[in-house]
Amino acid sequence: MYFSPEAETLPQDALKTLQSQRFKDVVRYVLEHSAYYRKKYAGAGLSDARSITSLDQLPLLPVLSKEDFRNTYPFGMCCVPRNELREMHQSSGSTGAPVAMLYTAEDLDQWAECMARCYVMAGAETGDVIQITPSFGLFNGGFGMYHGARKAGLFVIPTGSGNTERQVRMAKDFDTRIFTGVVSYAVRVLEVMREMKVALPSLKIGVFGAESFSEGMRQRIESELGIKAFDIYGMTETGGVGTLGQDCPARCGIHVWEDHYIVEVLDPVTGKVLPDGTTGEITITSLSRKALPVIRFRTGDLSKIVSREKCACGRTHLRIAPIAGRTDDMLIIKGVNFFPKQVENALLEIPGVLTQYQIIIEEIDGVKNIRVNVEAEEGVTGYMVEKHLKERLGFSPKGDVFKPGELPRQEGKAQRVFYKK
Ligand code: DLL
Repeated sequence: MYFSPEAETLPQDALKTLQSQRFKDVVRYVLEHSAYYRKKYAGAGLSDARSITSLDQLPLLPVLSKEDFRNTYPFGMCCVPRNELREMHQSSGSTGAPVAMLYTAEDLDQWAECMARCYVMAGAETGDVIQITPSFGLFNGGFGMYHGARKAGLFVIPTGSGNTERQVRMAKDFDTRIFTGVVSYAVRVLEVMREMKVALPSLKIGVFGAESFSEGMRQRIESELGIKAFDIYGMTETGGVGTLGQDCPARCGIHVWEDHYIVEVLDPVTGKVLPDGTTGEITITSLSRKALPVIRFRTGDLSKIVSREKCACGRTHLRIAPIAGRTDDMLIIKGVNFFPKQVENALLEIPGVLTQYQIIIEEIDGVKNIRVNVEAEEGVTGYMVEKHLKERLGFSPKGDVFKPGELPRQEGKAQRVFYKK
């Protein structure tokens, strides 16, 4: 039930004491080992780590952003000698400028530990067959899931991305029990299974993430694949997939591994810390990483702290709501603010509507209009889509219905929003 029972169920006061100690240590550590942090903190009048004596002082420290990573690429924030590095992963955000994460052997072990906790939380047992479908390369998804699966004692099928028919055949041949991947890829597998008329009775658990995951999409995946789907969270800058945690079978938020990370929720505009229950930008401090610890990294992801109480699953680590979207993907159309995930949720409420869709933003004479292309079974009309979206979102996008298979598919994270001038 737990991979690390003691750590996962540590009483909250012990967890706070541990965080407090690790926080003081990590501030001292970065000031001793990174010229970049020293310069940044000196600029904020904080060159002496001895002035940091408690966790309450966290909001006094300057925040980090993707810009810090880009400006210091590749080794500018590294805190260890190069010969201690053992792996790296890289993501290229929307601007294409790379963000690199560096790992020592200890960091790889920390990553594997966090991932292994997630697998066991999802119900994995020693020897279970796990099929890892994110690519094995610079993207952290494939290798992170691999390191964690090895640690948890699972039997790894490292298919990587693509060749969906082969994925389905292998899941059948090897009796895959756990399927992992990017959310939209799980949807693709579903489609191909339907086309191939293959059933996968051994498949029981899905570990999906890397994209916002609407409740509607989760229900579709669960009912059509006959599995329990879990929402796993993490990113390059915190050390990869699973470092930040996952939801548990009690389904009441994503547990963040608080012995390794501190979560703050900041107002995206003012940068002030928000109270629990208020949505803002998830901001992360890593407490146990060596090569490249982050202190107050603004993730760009929007969520809120839903509970700090002990969960029904027995874990004591706080829970955040599923990620609502990113600060940079909120859409404002005709004065209404919304996230692509809300469109997805609304679409999937319409019977007969399928899981592939596109949101097209067209600007005509300075006015933004939205069109939604969606695949659906026969009988669903554009008018039905428009009417439902109007009821749900409060404005009227144009809805165009496509036959199953007509919209383009992507490997990896799906692009849902397209801009046309
Ligand atoms: O996407 C890590 C990952 C791989 C997570 C596979 C889960 C599964 P990056 O490429 O650095 O790393 O992208 C990180 O993806 O800031 C979020 O915006 C988004 N993201 C990750 N997990 C979730 C999730 C991986 N469960 C960025 N729900 C993050 C919503 C997610 N968004």
